[in-house]
Amino acid sequence: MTRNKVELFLKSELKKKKALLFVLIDSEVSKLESSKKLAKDVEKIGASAILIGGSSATDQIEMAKVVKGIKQGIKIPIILFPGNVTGVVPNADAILFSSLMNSENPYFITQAQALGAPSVLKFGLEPLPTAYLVIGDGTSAWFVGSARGIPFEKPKIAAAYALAAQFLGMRFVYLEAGSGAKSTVTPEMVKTVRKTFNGFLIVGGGIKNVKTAKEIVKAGADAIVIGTFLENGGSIKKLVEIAKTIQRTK
Ligand code: 1GP
Repeated sequence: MTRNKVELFLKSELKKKKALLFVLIDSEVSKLESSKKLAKDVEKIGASAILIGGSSATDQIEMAKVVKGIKQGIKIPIILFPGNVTGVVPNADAILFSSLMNSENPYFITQAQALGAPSVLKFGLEPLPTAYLVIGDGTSAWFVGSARGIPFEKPKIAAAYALAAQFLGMRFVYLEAGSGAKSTVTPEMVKTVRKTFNGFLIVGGGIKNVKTAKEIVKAGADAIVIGTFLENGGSIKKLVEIAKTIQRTK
């Protein structure tokens, strides 16, 4: 098996699709049966990966069950999106092995990573080296991660972090406005980061309509993450529109 199978898969998807849709499942919000169904449904409409985790998902046993349950029914990769060491569980394909670079607490920059790394190896998870940047404030990711949120209107600061991430060898940057955020990351910030950063650019937080998704992708995002919209009962039909639009916008 190739060591960076998931990373290669995402790159090959990008050749076909322009921008990718990642769907986030919070194992503590959605129950197993509904998560299984959702994962299958979003795979059908062209999502490229399922992310499982989030900063408020702390029940490792529940998460392990959800990962195992979903895995059987889909072909697209399951990528863990841990908010802490408890987010490292077996049977997923990969993990956003992230450093919350703008945290004020070194625990979220390197210590949790050191504590979690042996399990990543043991479970055979492919680590995707990711700079996780929290934009704005007031969200769970911001609070739990002790982030000093980058102001929405300071795109150059985000770009400087992304450049630092690139110099440190990270191949993924995740611009995170926070789950359910009132404002999404601005297209201006995405554009500024895109100019600086050569790797895979993920953008998430508060995206729930075609227009925003389109603007963010047009500005240079490689993938957008959608979670809350579906948790709140958003229709698959609307998600299809978002998926179709981002796949051809650029
Ligand atoms: C949160 O970026 C993800 O970590 C997705 O955000 O839940 O607002 O879609 P939403």
